Amino acid sequence: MSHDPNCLFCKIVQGQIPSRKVYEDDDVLAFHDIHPWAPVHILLIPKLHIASMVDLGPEHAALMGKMTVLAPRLMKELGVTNGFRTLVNTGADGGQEVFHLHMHAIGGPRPWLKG
Ligand code: DGP
Repeated sequence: MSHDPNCLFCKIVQGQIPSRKVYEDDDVLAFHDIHPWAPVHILLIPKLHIASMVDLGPEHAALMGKMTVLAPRLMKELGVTNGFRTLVNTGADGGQEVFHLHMHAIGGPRPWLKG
């Protein structure tokens, strides 16, 4: 299914829940995390409902590539010039809380780095 009506991030994609968007195209949405760990903390998501990385197939390679290439561009646009961390939590034991695949991009002046 392209959207899951019970999925929080699908609701953000569809504008049913507000978000602070930083980027949007036909395939990808990026917005500020509601609980930032750092001065800049954004989430990049596919608009398509993919629950987690374990649900990826070869047909998603270009989409994931697009998200990966976008992350440094958006962080630069948000003023992050001295490095950042990307993170994809996968599954319950991976710390994933929202089951719509998302890439965290986290940066800005430290200290904030965990682990
Ligand atoms: P994860 O643990 O990787 O599934 O991270 C989920 C992230 O999603 C977490 O950092 C907080 C963020 N989040 C949860 N609900 C909302 C929301 O309604 N809006 C926004 N912008 N972020 C959310």
